[in-house]
Amino acid sequence: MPQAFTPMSILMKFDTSTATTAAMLALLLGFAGAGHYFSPLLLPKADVKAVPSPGCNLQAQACAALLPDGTRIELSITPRPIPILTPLRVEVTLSGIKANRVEIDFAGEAMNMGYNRAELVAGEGRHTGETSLPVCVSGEMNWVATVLIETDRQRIAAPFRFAVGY
Ligand SMILES: [Cu+2]
Repeated sequence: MPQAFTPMSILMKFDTSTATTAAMLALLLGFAGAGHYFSPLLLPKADVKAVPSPGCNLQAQACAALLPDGTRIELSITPRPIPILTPLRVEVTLSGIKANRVEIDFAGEAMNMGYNRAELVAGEGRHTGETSLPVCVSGEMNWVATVLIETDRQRIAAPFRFAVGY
């Protein structure tokens, strides 16, 4: 009987083609993996939280939040103290980062105050916009003003807390 038709050689032939298939599959996956790795657009954006400097009072001054890489996000809301039902001027100054989109979001810290978000307009090294705070039935409450920044690679949130009483 010729060697090629022994059960063992058939088994080995099967093994070889399986190995070839596996190798090609690995190669394809490798290409896909490399393409994914080298293309930043395919990577999901990282969500990063910036920490505001403790003790800074938005009611009295502009406050800044920092990222570990040194990115600085400064928020200024005027007039001060911050009134309700009055147009507020919001200014965000960024350093160390290029933003595609900047928004300001006002939320009650412990109370649902509805959706209060505005997109800020870029210009002169800062992003600015106008918005106003709604009336709170409790008279005095804590707000969180969150600066939302979108870059090519990241979504950054910088939450600033302040109290409003009247
Ligand atoms: Cu409230």
